[in-house]
Amino acid sequence: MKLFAIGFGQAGGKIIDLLLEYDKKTGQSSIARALAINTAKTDLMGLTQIPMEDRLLIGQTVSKGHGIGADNEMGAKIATDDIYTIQSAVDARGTHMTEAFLVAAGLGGGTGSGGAPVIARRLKKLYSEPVYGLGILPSNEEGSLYSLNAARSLMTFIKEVDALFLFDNDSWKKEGTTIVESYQYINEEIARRLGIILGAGEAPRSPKGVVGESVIDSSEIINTLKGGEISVIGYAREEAQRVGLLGKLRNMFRRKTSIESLDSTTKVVSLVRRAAMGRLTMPCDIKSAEKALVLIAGPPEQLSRVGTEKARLWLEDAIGGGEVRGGDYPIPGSKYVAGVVLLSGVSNVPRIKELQQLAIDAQVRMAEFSEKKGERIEELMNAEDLQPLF
Ligand SMILES: Nc1nc2c(ncn2[C@@H]2O[C@H](COP(=O)(O)OP(=O)(O)O)[C@@H](O)[C@H]2O)c(=O)[nH]1
Ligand SMILES: [Mg+2]
Repeated sequence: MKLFAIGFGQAGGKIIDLLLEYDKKTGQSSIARALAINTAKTDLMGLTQIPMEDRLLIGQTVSKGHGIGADNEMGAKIATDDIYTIQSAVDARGTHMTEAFLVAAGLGGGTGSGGAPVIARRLKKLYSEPVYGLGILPSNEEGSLYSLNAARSLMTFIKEVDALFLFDNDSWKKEGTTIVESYQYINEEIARRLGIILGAGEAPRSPKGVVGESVIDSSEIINTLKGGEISVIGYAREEAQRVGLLGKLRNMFRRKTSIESLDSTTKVVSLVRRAAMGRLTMPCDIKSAEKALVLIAGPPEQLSRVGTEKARLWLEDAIGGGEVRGGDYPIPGSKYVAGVVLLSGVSNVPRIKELQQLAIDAQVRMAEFSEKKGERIEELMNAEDLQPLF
């Protein structure tokens, strides 16, 4: 699928940077255009893949290029004030190739948390293509201000996009490390899961005679996401069987025996089970999904049309009967066979409830704190025999 990808803030920029790297590594070209937007110059300079001319510094009159900390109201204000600058940056890069927009941001901070919903709203007004969001939720260890920011950004962002991919730092943080130490590994996981779905809609049809014929296209991804609100992704993989040259030749000239196809069918179904029931980008009850898409990616000779169909039926049952699409993504020479499950319109997400409660508690505590502090300062400055200047 050809995307116009916008990374807002530091986390957002890093994710789009990695998606571009994923494109390069795999030879796919799902990111047709990319833009990194930030109030902090150093964050923009830290990117490696997004070309220098596609990095946009905003809010300079306010932040002087030094960022705005975790103030997401300020992030939203700057994005709103600079919306025409952003809009012309999008226009100038051209959108004729674009099948969809993707706006990525970490929702716990300031620039991306506040800015992503603003730009998403604008893109929806201006273009007819779908606008997707990718929101990264903070880890609880980051503290209550980050939870509050994320909860407020989330409820705003979700209204402005056609679907919102969610990734939860809290459930992906590696045991015994800090969240910052986990970033790189988490980012690679996000790029892999999203990259494979975006790339699938781009896959060339396999040459005749090869098994992986049920290739999916962009419209199937778009239809799965349509009206879906929250989307999460499951992933599992195993090493592909090594097939030597002789084996490849044999595969070309021989129809698969029933034993071989039975074997690959079982494998594909078990991969998809593991993908759906393993760790999702955001933990949720898969039964609450409205729609889903199953994708099997790997060397064409190890894909099984029957397997993909069985896996699709299994998932249909697992999500309780919603619409499930399925297809293959043949990647010649790939070392892995991967099962990817895209769940769309999930509604039972305990982590969001938890985050909202943390945010409400934080809001109450902050209000109490500033009230008490106001009283203390009043007390401190109350010197009866002195008069203020004016
Ligand atoms: N997964 C991941 N999350 C990040 C990364 N950097 C920041 N975050 C998360 O995103 C939130 C916002 O941080 P940041 O993107 O630096 O804020 P901004 O630049 O003001 O938009 C943080 O609270 C973290 O939860 C990263 O590299 N990877
Ligand atoms: Mg930062």
